[in-house]
Amino acid sequence: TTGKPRVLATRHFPPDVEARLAANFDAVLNPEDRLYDGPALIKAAQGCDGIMCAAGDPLNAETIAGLPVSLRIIATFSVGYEHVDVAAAAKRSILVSNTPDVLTDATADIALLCLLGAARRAHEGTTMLRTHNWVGWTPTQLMGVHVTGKRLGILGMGRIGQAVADRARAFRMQIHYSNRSRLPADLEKGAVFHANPDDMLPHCDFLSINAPMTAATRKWVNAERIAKLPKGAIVVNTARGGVVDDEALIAALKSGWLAAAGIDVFDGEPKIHQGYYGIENAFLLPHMGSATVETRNAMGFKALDNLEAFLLRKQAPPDAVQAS
Ligand code: 8YV
Repeated sequence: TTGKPRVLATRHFPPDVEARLAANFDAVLNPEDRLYDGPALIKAAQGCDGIMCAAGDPLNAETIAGLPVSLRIIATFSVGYEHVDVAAAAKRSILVSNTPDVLTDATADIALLCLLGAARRAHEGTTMLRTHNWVGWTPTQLMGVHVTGKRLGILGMGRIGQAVADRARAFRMQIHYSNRSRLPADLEKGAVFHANPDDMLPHCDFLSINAPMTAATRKWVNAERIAKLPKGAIVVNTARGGVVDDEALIAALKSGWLAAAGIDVFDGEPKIHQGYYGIENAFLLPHMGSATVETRNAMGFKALDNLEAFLLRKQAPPDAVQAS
């Protein structure tokens, strides 16, 4: 052995990230870049002091119960950490850290891409062109929904929600938001706060979901709440698919109650609800919010900052999270 702490990487991370991991730790890499199920993850983690994982990895209570006694820290390469049972980890004195801040801009950029892509019918346009069905411009071709000056409701005004608002202000959108607590004026920047998120819905020409996945947000966007949106509204989701009831969203897109949706995240991804394949007014991306070279490197380095602080320097991981 190298004498260095041993860290399991559950995924194949960007090369510079894996290089630093291998330089500072006895790194156990996942050679096939295949998702571990619980038992395989437990097996791979034997003898490890830390785990560097990603969203979707099954670090539930059952897996955590099976981790070796040597295991002291789980650093997830993601800001969302609903895949880690933080309470179960705490019971075993295993620390959990995430990667806030570094992916805020990339994710907010994708939210605007989804908003614009949905409003301006980007999927239908690219499909028409690439299938050789563009036979000429007409005055009524692919008319979408105007974005500039419209009202945008943001569900979850944390770091990413605020970055979405900043971008939307350049489109002169009027920002409404709902959040656990009201922001101070310098961060609110004139946005309208709704203490009850239900009260925000009638004001949303666009609804952007930027809230974490919790028991309280599970399927929060359901049929009843979609009915409270103005007819012709557009739903954007770059947070977690589980916040939306897919059946209800697809039904509203089919009926035309919603003009469109722009979606980067899906419940049960990558196996998405089959209904999405049958509708054209959904602009769909395969969970690309943080997928830039710069951001993925920064996420990896941040996960490593936490592992190194704790395992090499016996310091508190700077981005430790608590059970919510
Ligand atoms: C990642 C994410 O693509 O950070 C998150 O919560 O969902 C994305 O940035 C992915 O989940 C990495 O683990």
